[in-house]
This record gives sequence, C-alpha cells and structure tokens, in this order.
Amino acid sequence: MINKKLNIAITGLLVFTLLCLQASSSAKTSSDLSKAAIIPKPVSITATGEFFRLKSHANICISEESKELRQIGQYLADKLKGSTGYGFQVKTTAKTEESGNIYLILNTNSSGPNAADEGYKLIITKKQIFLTANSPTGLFRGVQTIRQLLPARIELALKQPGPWKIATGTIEDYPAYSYRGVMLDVSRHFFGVDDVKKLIEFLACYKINFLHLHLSDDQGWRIEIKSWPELTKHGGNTQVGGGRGGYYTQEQYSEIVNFAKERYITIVPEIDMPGHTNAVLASYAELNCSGKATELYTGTNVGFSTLCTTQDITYKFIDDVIRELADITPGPYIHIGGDESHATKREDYIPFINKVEDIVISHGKQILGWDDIAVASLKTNVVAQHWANIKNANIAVSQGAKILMSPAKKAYLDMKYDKSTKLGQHWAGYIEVDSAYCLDPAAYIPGVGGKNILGIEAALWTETITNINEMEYMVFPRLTGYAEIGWTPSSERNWNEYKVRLGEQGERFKDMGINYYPSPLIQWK
Ligand code: IFG
Repeated sequence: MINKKLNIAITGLLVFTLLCLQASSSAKTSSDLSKAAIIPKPVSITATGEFFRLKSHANICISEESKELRQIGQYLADKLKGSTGYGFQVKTTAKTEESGNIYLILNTNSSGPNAADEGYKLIITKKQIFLTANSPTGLFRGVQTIRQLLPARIELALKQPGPWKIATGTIEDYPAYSYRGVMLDVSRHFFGVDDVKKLIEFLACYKINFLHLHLSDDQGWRIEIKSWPELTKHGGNTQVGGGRGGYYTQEQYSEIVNFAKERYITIVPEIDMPGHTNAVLASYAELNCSGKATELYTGTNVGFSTLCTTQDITYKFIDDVIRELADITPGPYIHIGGDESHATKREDYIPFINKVEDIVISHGKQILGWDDIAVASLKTNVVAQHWANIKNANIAVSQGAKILMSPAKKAYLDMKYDKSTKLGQHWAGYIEVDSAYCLDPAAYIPGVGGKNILGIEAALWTETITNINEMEYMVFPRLTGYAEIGWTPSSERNWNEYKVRLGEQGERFKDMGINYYPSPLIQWK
C-alpha cells in the first residue's frame, strides 16, 4: 500500500515539475513581438499580439527550386530539427495557403529604397510565417531572426519540451553598413579548419558578413602557395611560443571559403607586407636584401622585418602569391596589410605599396589595407582599414578611399575586458562590453563621416590567444555589439536598451556552447 502511495507521489511530483518547466519556458515567449531580444536590433517591428505555433507537421516551403534556396531551407531545417524533434521537409511551392509552414519567398522585383540585397521582410501570422527577400542573402539573414524568435533551447541538439511559439507581427529589416566583419589572426597562433568553421557558424547568427583571415606575419605563413612551397613547409612550422604552428592547404582554404559562402559570409585573405614578413624571409634567402634567410621567430615583437622592396624578385614573389590567392578567393578583396613597416624606409615603402596595388588589381581584386598605406597613392576603390592613426584615415579619405573602422581602442578583441582579464593585451586600453557597444563609426573620426565608411570590423590578434575556448571568450559577448553597430542605425541604438537584449542572449550563447565572458555589467538570463 505504502509503495502505491509513494509511486503516486513521485509521479505527481514529476508531472508538476514538467508543467513548471513548460510554464516557465512558455512564459519566456512574450506575445509582443516588439519585446523579442533580437540582435542585431531590426529596423522596424510591428506586433500583432498573438502566437504562431511551430508544430510537428511544419514544412519549410521555398518559392522556387534553386540550389541556393534549397540550401537555405535545409540550413533552417537543420537548425530546428534537433531540439524540436520535428521532420521539417523542404518543399518547393508557389502556394502559401497551407497553415503551419515557414515560407521562404524570393521576390527579386521587390524594390523600394531599403531592399538592399541583405534586406528581408518577416510576416508572422497565427497560421504561417512568410520570409520574403529580393536575394538569397536577405533570406539567409531573415532566417537568423527566425532562430532568435524561438526560445534559446532551439539551439540545443537534443529534443526539448515545446511549445515552440513565435509572437505574431511584421519585421522589416536591412543593414546600415554593407561590411560587418571580424578578423582572426591565424599567424600568431594557428587555428585549424574546424575552429574557423565553428567561429563562422557563430558569426552567421548575428548577420556578420565578412571574415578577414590574417594569414601571414612574422611568426607564421598559413596558406599553401604552390609556386613557393617553403612558405608553409618552413614558414608555417611554428607560432608564438614555439608551438607546431600549421597552415591551410589550398583545398582546406577553399573548404573554409565554401563553408562561409553557404552562410553568406565572404572571406578576406590578408598577406601582410612589406612588414610583418619574417616567416617569408626565413623561408627564402633570396627574398632578403642580405641574401641570407632569417631564423623563424616565435616572439611577439613587431616592426622589425621587411621584404626587400628594391629587388625585382620580391614583386615576382608577390605576383605569384596574389595570383594563387585570387584564384581561390571568390570575394572581392585581397588585404595587403601594410602596417608597422618600421624596418622599411618611407622612400621604399611608398613605391612598394603602389606596385602591390597594381599587382592586386591585375588579378581582378580590390585592395584592402591597414590605413598606414594612405601615405602611398591609393588607386580607386581602395579600402583603408583604420586601426590607430587618425591622420592616416583622413589622408585615405582625402584620396577617395573608403574606411573600414577597426579602432584598436574600441574594436580590438585581444584587448582585455578589464584589469582582471587573464587573456589578451591592454596597450590600446580595456574594452568592456559597454565600451565596445558605444562605438559609433560615423562619429569616431572628425572628417570621416558615414558616407566615407564601408563598415566595421572587430579584430582578434592572437599573440595571447591559443585555442577556440580562449577565442570565444574574447569574441563573445562583444561581437554581438559590433554586429549591431554594423547593422542597426545608430539612432536606434542605446546601451541601456541593448544590454537587456544581450542578457537574453546569454542562454543562447550557452545552448550554442559558446564560452563567453559573463560580463558583470549584464543581467544574464
Ligand atoms: N598591432 C599590430 C598587430 C598586432 C596588434 C595586437 C595592427 C594593424 C598590434 N598591427 O594592429 O599585428 O600585433 O594588438
């Protein structure tokens, strides 16, 4: 008898716990769409106060059969399948009557001032979800919003209790800047393909659209160049601290490029020159003015190396490198570095940069360079990446260049959060989450306004960052702030409002397995 009573009590307790769980999770999804904690904040949200319920018979319907749309549909299905346990077929249909479905609609003739190719419109009714865009990129960006409208546990791989509710209403959205990027330095410490893919997966959630890979520096050359094999065979052999280093074969580089492309993220490869080139100089004696190869370098000094700018072979080398890199880089940019060339005479640096610009253009690519290159004659369409010297940025603008804003004091992800941060450096200062978020690129440099700015890029230098866990810690949660700076108009941005939405992202970071810094400034949910 006692056993029977005990069983009933335990069952009752289990049912009660499950109901509480469900109640708490459903309580989290407000029926007011404008209260959704979306980052980056959409341009406009109109709430209609009801719920769409994602059910097991839901399908993802694409408006036309194309590889891209099917890929986007399958990407969304894969993101929802694990935690809901639903089947999610991707179906091609122009019909949108069937209820319960998510419709991805490519509408190339949708015009209007804000239909830039990353814009989208999301209409959520009780019965259907309609995501419309004039390009597959816009659909992909809208899919990230759908993910964030579902409870954070949607990001878990294993089946979770429902319900899966989304508040009804309309979201119209598009980015303020066309370049919203992150830079990863894979030279100081090498990060393999899987680590880079993991980072790309996280960046896609927050509508980041460029990943700049700093592929070469004093400590390591990280990309196979078939015509100069010693660059990786020898120059890829080590890293800061003397570890094994590593490099991407051209096949692995293409694997990264394609993985990013499927997430509408463009890879920007950087070959830093004429400075930051010890790995090259250690690999080929003939590229040194002295004719002698240097030793491999595993320290963290900068500004001590230079290519031999006065020898013809240097430009043959650069032409071979840029040609091979351009052939495996579908994106528009090749980054030529140009920073901290303290070992290069100014009278040699200027003609060097001018020649390298011609080489990049001859291979059909646009030039990106740290804004140190502004002392040379900048060709058309050059983008100067501002990092420290305000004067360089103004000279670049005076030559008609666009500025990519990466001010070290505000957007260097290797800067410590505060004095207690074990990782990172603080030569440019401490960058807590609020300080990162309060950067307004268009107001940062007098004389450099919004029309001169291509966008924003947060840079993670890895002298002190040795693995993916440490990378995640320095990138998150500041990254979501930069994503919002690049996407949401500054008039719509406010730290006190943003920090509440960021607090809601904490559970999402956790459920995505991101090792984020739990800043004390945020009330993490
Ligand atoms: N400056 C150097 C980087 C790196 C960085 C670390 C630039 C453009 C300091 N150049 O930033 O190579 O060492 O914070």
